Amino acid sequence: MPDRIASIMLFISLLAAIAMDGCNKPRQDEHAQQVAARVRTEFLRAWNNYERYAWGHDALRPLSKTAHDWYGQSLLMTPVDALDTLILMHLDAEAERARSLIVSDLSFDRDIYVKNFEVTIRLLGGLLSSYELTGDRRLLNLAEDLGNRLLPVFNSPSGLPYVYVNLRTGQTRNPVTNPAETGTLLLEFGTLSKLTGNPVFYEKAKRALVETFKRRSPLGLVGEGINVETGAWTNSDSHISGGIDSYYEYLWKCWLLFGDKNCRDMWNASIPAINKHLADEIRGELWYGHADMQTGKRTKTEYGALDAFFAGLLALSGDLKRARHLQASSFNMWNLYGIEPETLDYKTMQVVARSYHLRPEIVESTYYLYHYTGDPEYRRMGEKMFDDFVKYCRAEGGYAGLADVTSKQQLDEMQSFVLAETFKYFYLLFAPPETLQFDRVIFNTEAHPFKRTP
Ligand code: DMJ
Repeated sequence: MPDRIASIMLFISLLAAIAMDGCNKPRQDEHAQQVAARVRTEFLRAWNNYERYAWGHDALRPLSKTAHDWYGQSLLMTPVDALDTLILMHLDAEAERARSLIVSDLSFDRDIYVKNFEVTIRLLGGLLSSYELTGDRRLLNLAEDLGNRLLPVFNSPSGLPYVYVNLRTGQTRNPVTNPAETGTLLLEFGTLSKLTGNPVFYEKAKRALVETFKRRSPLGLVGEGINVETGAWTNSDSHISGGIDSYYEYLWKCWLLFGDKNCRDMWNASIPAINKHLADEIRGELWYGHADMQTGKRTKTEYGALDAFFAGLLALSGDLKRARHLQASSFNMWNLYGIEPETLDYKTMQVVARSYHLRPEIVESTYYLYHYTGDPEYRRMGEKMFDDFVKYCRAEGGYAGLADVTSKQQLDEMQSFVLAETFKYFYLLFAPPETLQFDRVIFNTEAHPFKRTP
């Protein structure tokens, strides 16, 4: 009998919880819309400062209110990177100004050596996604011209790309690179092939991805440095951090975007090794640290702002359990000083690198987790992070990174990915789902959404 009463009580409390949640939902949605509106206002503020102090240049320096060009002349990094965010936020007049600037002023016929990886994820990625959103053929023409000028990077004995290429002469330089730079190209080059009908882009970038994978150690890990001429590893440190991170991201995403089974198989062969040798459970928390790719020996217990993307990737690949667990650690890292450091020793909880570059990864993972779980906890996390972000990084001339998360001293830096990624993921976390249909796109590593083929 007491069992029966307990069951009835449980049933009643469940009904009450469902009813309560039903009442809370409109309030939660209304609150989310208010946060989305705040994100949009702050994004616009950052963009307006770019327009005011750095128009036509690669990036804004928000403290000195000056402009910065990566290679001495502008490739319009910020407008190209920011354009799809402007479009998604319906900042129509600003988007129109950015688009006109790009189609009238952007030229890749320049005698400069550019970093293939950065130019691919930011410029090629930005042009392709904005083309897909607007149908403006001039953006695709620019992307195709850029793609052709980047192609010589693959002319190495291994097919792995050189780091730099001269956009006018096609000369290449710097043979020592890393998996992120060799393996984070196929979403962009593959999309370019899809949109132009020219298979060469897909083939070259796919080969680079496969050549990276082929060189994994018997344990299934890749290192941090590789020579494209000899094909040999120059650094055997293995991790999911900068220099390797998006190589793994593209293995899984290229399967999703192109249905390339080979990419899925490479991911399936890699993820068990990551979870076996890099994952580290400590105090009941999940982290991913460093290990030697050949021996699997733990080399560092470090994790940082860049690593925080991995929770999102785990969620995207269906491993919600690890994704949630890791996201909790990332949020702990954030809350240590109310802004995440670039690198943390998770064993001692001491900060290793104190800077904060306004990075998007932790926000990106929060967005993915909210999408897959619908758990309001992730919006609460996102709101806390956004409040901190505004509190410490808002500057008179835009948004500024921090030189030191402990003192909150600001840095004269607002990289283009702040507008391409950080603000976009904050916005999408709170905006109504129809703002961008998550399941219809795959984001490149710079948050440029590419349409999935139906
Ligand atoms: C961005 O350019 C990309 O997200 C890249 O994959 C890693 N670094 C920055 C953001 O932190």
